Amino acid sequence: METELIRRLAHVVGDEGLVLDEAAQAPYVEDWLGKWRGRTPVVVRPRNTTEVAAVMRLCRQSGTPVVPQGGNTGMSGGAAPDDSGAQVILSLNRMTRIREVDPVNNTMTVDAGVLLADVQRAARDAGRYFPLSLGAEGSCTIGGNLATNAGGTAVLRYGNTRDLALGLEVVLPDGRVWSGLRGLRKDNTGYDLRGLFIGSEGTLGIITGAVLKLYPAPLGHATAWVGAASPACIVSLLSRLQAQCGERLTAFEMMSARCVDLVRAHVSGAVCPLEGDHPYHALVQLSDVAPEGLPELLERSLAHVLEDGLIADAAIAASETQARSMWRLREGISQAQVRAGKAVKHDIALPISRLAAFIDEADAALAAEFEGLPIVNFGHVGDGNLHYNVLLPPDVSQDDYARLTAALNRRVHDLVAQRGGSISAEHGVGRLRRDELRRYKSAVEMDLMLMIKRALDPDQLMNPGKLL
Ligand code: FAD
Ligand code: 2HG
Ligand code: ZN
Repeated sequence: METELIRRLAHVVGDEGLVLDEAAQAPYVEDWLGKWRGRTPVVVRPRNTTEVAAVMRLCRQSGTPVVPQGGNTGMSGGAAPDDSGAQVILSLNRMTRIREVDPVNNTMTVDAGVLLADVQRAARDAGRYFPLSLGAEGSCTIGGNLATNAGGTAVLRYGNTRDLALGLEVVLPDGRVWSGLRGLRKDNTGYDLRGLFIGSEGTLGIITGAVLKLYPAPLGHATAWVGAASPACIVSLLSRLQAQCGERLTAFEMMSARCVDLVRAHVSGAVCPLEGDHPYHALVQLSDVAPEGLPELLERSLAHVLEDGLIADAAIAASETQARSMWRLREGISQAQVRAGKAVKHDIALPISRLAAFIDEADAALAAEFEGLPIVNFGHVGDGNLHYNVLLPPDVSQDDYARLTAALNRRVHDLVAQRGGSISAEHGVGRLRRDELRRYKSAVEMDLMLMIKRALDPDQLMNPGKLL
């Protein structure tokens, strides 16, 4: 049966569209964090939507489960197959066409397999700007961004991926194609199907194309690195900068001193722009299409908060090189964690007004109950999103890893739920938080999601074991 399916798949995508060799499958069957490694009979790489539809029809006829995959950079194990060896990986990495750029409508229509960095580049080439930005942008795909509703560092000003897509093209589990590639900013013709597939993590269909929103390109930035005594100071700084700079404040990232130390220890060339010890740091960026006066505005605003004692120190980037070096320090945190050990990841969202109290309480609880395990706390504070991770030593046994993960999740996520937060802010639920979801979603919410899943994927073939 399996051989017959592979023969038929080869007929659709050609031999070069199949990855059968175990060594060549390695980058597809293990996730970026090295946490999940599975097996697959075949990686299928269609070239266009028609081929995706044909692949889905064959998989449905043979009852074969399908794991959609973009750049495989996801942090929740959503794109890795399980170890049954029965799940086919459908990779979008040959669907890399920029289909159309419409600078007047400020939209771009793309294949789902286009790398995020290539989307950004195509927007730039057309004199426009696509704002989604994250550390994995050189290797993640726009389809993966849509499927996880990725966030990143520009959400404060431009919103999540959901806010950046006007239309989608989706191949359904039965092989039919929903062509929803509309470049409309107003369209009240029924249920929001686009919204349904965004963030569905490959459990409802394969996103094959999208109409993305473009913006006027900011023509200048001003970037600063700030040192402060506590998360409360950083949150107050955010409010002050929002009041003084308005929408010109386009990024506001926070990280604890431990994050900075970790990157300096594990990522070559990383330097902290500030001297002295600061328990917390922030990376702040102003941008504008009319950039005149941006550095002065940033300097003036930071001078005020320095005088008030809200922050301890600040350095404004004097060149693009210095600004890039600040961003490298921030973006290096994920890589540094991988090199330092095994992280128990928490990707949480809270009302910004409750962030500082949450951190104080969670820090105290973990110090008392988990013998001072190092906390790697950083995130997109401007969006109320923390990566409140806990580092375990690289040689931790599998049993201890599992036990500590369960205990830490319970403690941290219960605190988040008590404060009206979310246990998955931007990385998605995937396999990592599937069981947690059941604890924190109401019965009605779970039921609604399961009804949608059953209606669209009655044979339960789309990314089984993920999200639901
Ligand atoms: P994959 O990992 O391949 O897939 C992710 C999920 O989407 C899986 O469930 C998969 O089945 C599904 N999927 C993929 N493509 C499709 C498709 N075409 N149709 C249907 N389902 C599909 N995330 C943030 O939100 N913010 C960050 O700041 C951020 N920073 C990161 C930094 C680093 C260094 C890394 C490694 C990751 C980071 N991430 C971040 C995680 C983030 O989710 C991914 O980088 C990205 O959004 C996933 O895209 P991908 O193409 O790699 O998707
Ligand atoms: C980031 O903000 C990413 O850098 C990754 O979302 C977070 O490594 C993490 O936990
Ligand atoms: Zn993040």
